[in-house]
Amino acid sequence: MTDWLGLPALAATHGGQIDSMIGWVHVFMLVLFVGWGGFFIYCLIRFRQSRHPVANYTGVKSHASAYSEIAVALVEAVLLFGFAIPLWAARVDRMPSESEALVVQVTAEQFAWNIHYAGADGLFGRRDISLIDTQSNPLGLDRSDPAAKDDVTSLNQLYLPVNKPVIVKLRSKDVIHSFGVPEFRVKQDAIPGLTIPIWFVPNVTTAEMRTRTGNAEFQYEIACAQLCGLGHYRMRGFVTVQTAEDFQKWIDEKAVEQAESESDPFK
Ligand SMILES: [Cu+2]
Repeated sequence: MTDWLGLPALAATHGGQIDSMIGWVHVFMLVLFVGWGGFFIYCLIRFRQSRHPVANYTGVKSHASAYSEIAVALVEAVLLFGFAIPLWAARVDRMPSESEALVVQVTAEQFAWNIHYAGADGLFGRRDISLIDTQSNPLGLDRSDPAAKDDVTSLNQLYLPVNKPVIVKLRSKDVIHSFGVPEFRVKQDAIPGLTIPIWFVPNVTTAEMRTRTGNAEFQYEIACAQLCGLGHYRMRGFVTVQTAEDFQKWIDEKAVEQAESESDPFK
C-alpha cells in the first residue's frame, strides 16, 4: 500500500504500522498542499488589483476559512492521538519480557558499534572502565567474572535470530550517536550516561532479503544517524539476520573461540 513512497524494504513486524502512518501523513500533506495552493491561486485572481483598485477594509464575511482550519486541526489531532502516540506507546511501554527476547547490549563509540551478548547463562559479565583497551577490550569486559565466561562480543557485527523479539540496550562511551537500521524502522539516539532499550522483531533473514532484492551482497546496515565527529561517515555496523539454528551455531562457536583466546596467555 505504501510502495509509492519508495521506502527501504521492510524487515520488522511493527514496520507496517509505521509505514502506513507515514503514508497517511503524506496523503494529508498532499491534500493540504493542493488545497492551500489552490486557495492561494484563487485569491490572486479573485482579488486582483484591476478588479479591486481600492482596498476593502471589511474583508471576507464567510466563515469557510475558519471551518477549514478547524477541519485541518482535527485531522492532525487524529493523526497524532489516533496513530502516532499509540504506536510510540506500544514501542516504549509494551516491551517484551527479557526471558522471551534476545537481549543485546550495543555500546556506541567514535566510530564503531560494540556488541555484547550475555551468552548461555543469560547474564552479562562485569564491565570495568579500568579494563578498557581500545584494541583488545573496547568494552572493558572482566573475563574473570564467572558471568563473563560465556559472553560474546563483536565489533560492528550484530547477529540476530529471525522472528524473535530483540531488545537492544543502547549506550554510548563518548558522544551522542544514533542506532538506525532503516529496514527495521528503528532509530534511537545513544546518549552517554544512559542505557536506552529499544525492541523490534526482525522477520526477514539476510539470505531471504538477498533473494528478494536480487542483490547477492545485500547487508542490513546500522548507520549512525547523528553527526558524531570526523569519522561519522565510516561509523557503520552490519546486521545479519539468521534462522534460529544458524544463530545458535554462530553464538556457540564465538563463545568457545572467545573463552579460549581469553585463557591463552600468548594470544
Ligand atoms: Cu556515531
